Amino acid sequence: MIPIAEETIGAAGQGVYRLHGAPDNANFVVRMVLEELGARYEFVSVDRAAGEQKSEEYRKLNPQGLIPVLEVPGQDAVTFETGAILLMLSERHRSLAPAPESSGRGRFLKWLFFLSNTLHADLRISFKPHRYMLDKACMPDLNAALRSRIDASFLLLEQELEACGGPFLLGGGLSCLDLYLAACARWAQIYGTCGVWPADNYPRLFRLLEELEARQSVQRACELELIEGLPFTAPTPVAFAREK
Ligand SMILES: N[C@@H](CCC(=O)N[C@@H](CS)C(=O)NCC(=O)O)C(=O)O
Repeated sequence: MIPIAEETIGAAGQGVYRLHGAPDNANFVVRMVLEELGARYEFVSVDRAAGEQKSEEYRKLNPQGLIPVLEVPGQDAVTFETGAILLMLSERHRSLAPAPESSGRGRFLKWLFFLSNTLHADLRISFKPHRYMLDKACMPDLNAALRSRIDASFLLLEQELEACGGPFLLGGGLSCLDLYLAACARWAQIYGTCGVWPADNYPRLFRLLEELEARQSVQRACELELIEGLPFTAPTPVAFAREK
């Protein structure tokens, strides 16, 4: 790991982050949050076609060999796991999440962990089901189970949006949850092997996705991630090479 030099720490005391990732990987979520925060950061490209995320050097950052990693000035270790990175950023910037002592904190935390532990985790399986089921004959069953779990997760989110009145998951104010959710909605429509998640069957979610697409921060993040067109309501895959 290349340590971040002290002199790169910004005037606002927030420092310069260093984000490691590849186009439209989970770093997309972190990038949208960094852009929304207006934080200074550098991007280090990880070559997935060459399997760089599994290299000895990269595993010094994340021993799982997974993207993303965020280097945070002043921390004694890098941060990996998308959910942890979002929590870290929202706390450091006191933005995009209810304050720890506020009455909305529990609501924020439960949905953050839900997105990370349930929806994103299931989507990951749907991207590479062969890693979870060695017997090919069982693949249709796995895909059917994933389809129903993923749809059920999005339904819970739709119901939460209805209950809180939207347009965002916590009601009137944008949080990092919305950006995480939008990326999951994007990936669920284009990268899974268990069928397409029909975003337009979920009107409140669809409205949230439209709202996010209009934000400058999201548009800038998309440009930097090589994502073209409407990223959430009419997504198309990024043409990037992956390791076999
Ligand atoms: N739980 C992890 C999952 C990260 C993840 O699945 N990363 C993918 C890219 S989106 C990856 O690195 N895949 C490479 C591989 O599986 O070898 C997180 O939230 O950060």
